[in-house]
Amino acid sequence: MPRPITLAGAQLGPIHKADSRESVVKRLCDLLRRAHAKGAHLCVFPELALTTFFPRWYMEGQQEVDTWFEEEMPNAATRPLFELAASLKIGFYLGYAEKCVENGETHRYNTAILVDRDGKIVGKYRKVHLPGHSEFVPSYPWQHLEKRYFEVGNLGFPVWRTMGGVMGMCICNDRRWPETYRVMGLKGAEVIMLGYNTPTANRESNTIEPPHLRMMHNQMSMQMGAYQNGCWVVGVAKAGAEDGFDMMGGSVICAPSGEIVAMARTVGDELISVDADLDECTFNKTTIFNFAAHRRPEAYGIITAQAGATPPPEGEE
Ligand code: CDV
Repeated sequence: MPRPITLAGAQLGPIHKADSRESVVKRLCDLLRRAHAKGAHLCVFPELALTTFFPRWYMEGQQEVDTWFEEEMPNAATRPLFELAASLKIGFYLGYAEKCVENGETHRYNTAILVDRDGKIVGKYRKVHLPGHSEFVPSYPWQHLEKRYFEVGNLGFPVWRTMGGVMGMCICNDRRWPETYRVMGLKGAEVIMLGYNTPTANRESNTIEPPHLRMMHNQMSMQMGAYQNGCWVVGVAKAGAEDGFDMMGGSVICAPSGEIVAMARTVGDELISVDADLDECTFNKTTIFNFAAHRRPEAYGIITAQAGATPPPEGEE
């Protein structure tokens, strides 16, 4: 039986260091209105959508670092977005830097929340695959200090039955890892949402990995995640030059077939949308990727037992 849902991706152009939360939230609200005009039920915003991608900047003082974090959600700056979404009856995914106190200890995560069509937070995900490094590297033209500013997410990859389907979330670098999608696929995910901040260039080698390959890897990862798990994937960029640092666009919506069915054309604020059907997940989930019939967990133990690769010793040919 068809289960229609209109999915939207709200790509953001650059957010500069000097831009206030309030000015960004105005842009988010504008995109949400555009999503509403398209009949969207669910709208996905990028990773760290309220600020510039601050992990490119090296900071030593925790006080300065904390200016990029949110201590509550919603808060004064983001409340207008929650209120607008509730009045328009649109659910949304929002990425932000989360500072929280749990069991008496302060923690900081790269977080995404899922808000339902009544403006209520129904899900939280904390980024598991943190790329980059924790110390300043003088030879790099920009830093990627996620390992300095965030802890590894402690919530796993949950899914939620809400808004008529089974919804899952991940964040940016997570999209490159098949385990991300498969864990949620095993929980029946029908829509996987993600936001990303990805530099256009590889600062370590623009020869080995030129921008066109980076875009291919971006889209290929999401297409395979959708296909191999029979689910919709909505991947949304923060794009364009943030204070001179170029970030790729290429936001997409992938169908459970693995096809890209909507794609952003700019590196600015841009809305993409698709009139989707959650029932389209059924074909893959009951045929080639019928997990219960065809998976062989007894052969997969190494995947959770170790992180690094262990090839046989050299000279064993
Ligand atoms: N924000 C990210 O996680 N960015 C990474 C970059 C560093 C490669 C990504 O996987 O897109």
